[in-house]
Amino acid sequence: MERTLVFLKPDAVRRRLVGRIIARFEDKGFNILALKMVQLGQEWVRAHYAEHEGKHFYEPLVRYITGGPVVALVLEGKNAVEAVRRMLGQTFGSTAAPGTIRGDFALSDRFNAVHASADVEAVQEEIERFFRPEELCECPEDATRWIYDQSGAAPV
Ligand code: FUP
Repeated sequence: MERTLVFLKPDAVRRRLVGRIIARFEDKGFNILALKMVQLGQEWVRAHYAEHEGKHFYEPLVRYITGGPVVALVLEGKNAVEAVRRMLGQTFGSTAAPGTIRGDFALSDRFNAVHASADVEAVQEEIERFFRPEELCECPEDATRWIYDQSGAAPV
């Protein structure tokens, strides 16, 4: 099963949205393999958002993400990377579709509540930036008995 890395940003934590946002991922059927709350440092955030270095929003973005603790999770499920990104919605709260997490919980074009890995290539490195291997818990197959049809060779 595919994995993805999600973190709830400082606005989500300070606005007390952690439980409601995590509930959406559980409701959808994802397994939570790892979870932690952490205050990210400058260096960490600059490395994570290195692709945006030099852009007009880079420094405000670093201030935003270092402005308070985040809650990081590893989620596991079918097509996890794409499915979670679709649940998040577009980057800007002001244009994200209603029904998506950003569409329902954000209005700002910066404070958008949640991050998720953009593609499968990014996942492993992002997981390793937050979690040691022993911090990931396996989930038994019968936990998803009624999430997928597992009667065939692969879950459907
Ligand atoms: P996303 O892939 O949707 O998480 O968004 P990006 O990687 O494009 O941007 C990372 C973060 O930078 C966003 F979550 C919010 C912030 N950002 C801005 O503040 N202004 C912009 O114009 C674009 C992004």
